[in-house]
Amino acid sequence: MSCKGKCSCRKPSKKKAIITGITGQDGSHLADLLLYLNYEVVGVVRRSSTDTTQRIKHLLGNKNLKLVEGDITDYSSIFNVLKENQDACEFYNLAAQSHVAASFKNPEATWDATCKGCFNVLRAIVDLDLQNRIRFYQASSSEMFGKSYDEDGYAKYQDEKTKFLPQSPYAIAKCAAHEAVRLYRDAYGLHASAGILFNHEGPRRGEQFVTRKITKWIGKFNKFLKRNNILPKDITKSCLDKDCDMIFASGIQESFPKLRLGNIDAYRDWGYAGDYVKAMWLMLQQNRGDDYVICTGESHSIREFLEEAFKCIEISDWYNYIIQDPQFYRPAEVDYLRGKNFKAGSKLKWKPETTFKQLVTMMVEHDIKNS
Ligand code: NAP
Ligand code: F7E
Repeated sequence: MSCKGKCSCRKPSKKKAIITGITGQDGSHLADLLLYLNYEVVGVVRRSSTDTTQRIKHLLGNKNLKLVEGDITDYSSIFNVLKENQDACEFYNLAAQSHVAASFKNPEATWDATCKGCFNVLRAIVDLDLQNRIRFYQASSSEMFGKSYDEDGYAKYQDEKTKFLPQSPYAIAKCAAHEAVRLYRDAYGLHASAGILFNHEGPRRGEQFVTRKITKWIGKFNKFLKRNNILPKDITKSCLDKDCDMIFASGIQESFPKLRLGNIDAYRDWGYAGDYVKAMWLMLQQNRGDDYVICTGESHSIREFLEEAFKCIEISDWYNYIIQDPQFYRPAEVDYLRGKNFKAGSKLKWKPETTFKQLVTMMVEHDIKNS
């Protein structure tokens, strides 16, 4: 783990890292990891009238964590954060408008946070002449592949060599930011890495992403069953008709709305966020910056996720509990993602530690416990 650069953090004193997006799913897991590794962590948090620190609540008293106000879309606030923390040796840029469906409705705001934000950090690093002292991580995404894939004879996959064919304003912004990282690496010699992360989830996942939307619903539905002392077999069969959008049980007044989803035929390579932040850190411990695909190598459809999740509450006919609602379909879809993590395995010695079944079970159990 020794660094041969001129970085001031390579002195025996604590390493300092800056994280944008620390209040998000990944930022919170990364903060856990870096604090565990004895880093000083500076988390950039944008001003909000409501509390956004729920995911890092357990860290708020930690003397090695400092939260500073800053908006990634505002160059001066990012410049000031860097200026005041010039002894930081690692910068993790995780802030973004990360919801793909929302990016179709708000392409400009998505562009500002997801692409311009990355440029703001890169530019501030160079303006402060920190390019030889700080290492930079960019949260790139498998969404950049969009409809593109390669084939290895029997199956489709994406890796570092697969071309990008983005299918949303979000993915276009990520592609541009990804190119900016390459440019600053080549033009300024910045130690900059982009992790092309495939979908990663967990109990801290935002509730509007499909996995968490499903497990949250199951948590609440399970509570409804328990509250009314009913078993899945007591559900009224007629309400399981696909035109009925509520769930009833005989002798029970209360009803429960079915789970409304969009396209359940898409495939994703889903991993656990806690595993993936380790790969981010490992990228910045290498001798040079590079791009890495981070994934499990397995692809599952949303149908399969539903099947596995409903199994946790002993329901096998999950399709009777959902409604496919046009409002959750996207103008363009990414149908199939399955990454190949060969480079991450050989260079970073990284591999995923959580199976698909473990991930689904972890999320459902969390949401049952907390509903
Ligand atoms: P997330 O939960 O949506 O978190 C996004 C974070 O960005 C939040 O902390 C949010 O702050 C912050 N943010 C948004 N706009 C900002 C602004 N203008 N200024 C400062 N902060 C701002 O996303 P995530 O799942 O942790 O993902 C982290 C990063 O990885 C994102 O860049 C995402 O696009 C990328 N990524 C995610 C996945 C995945 O599967 N999770 C896969 C590939 C890439 P608030 O709390 O104030 O909203
Ligand atoms: O959708 C389908 C939807 O929103 C997954 C972000 O972290 O990963 C994430 O992007 C699939 C899509 O994730 C609903 O159409 C069906 O095919 O959970 P998602 P995403 O779009 O893959 C990538 C790697 C990122 O970088 C992003 O930041 O599920 N789907 N029904 C639905 N999706 C949602 N959200 N809600 C539904 O009701």
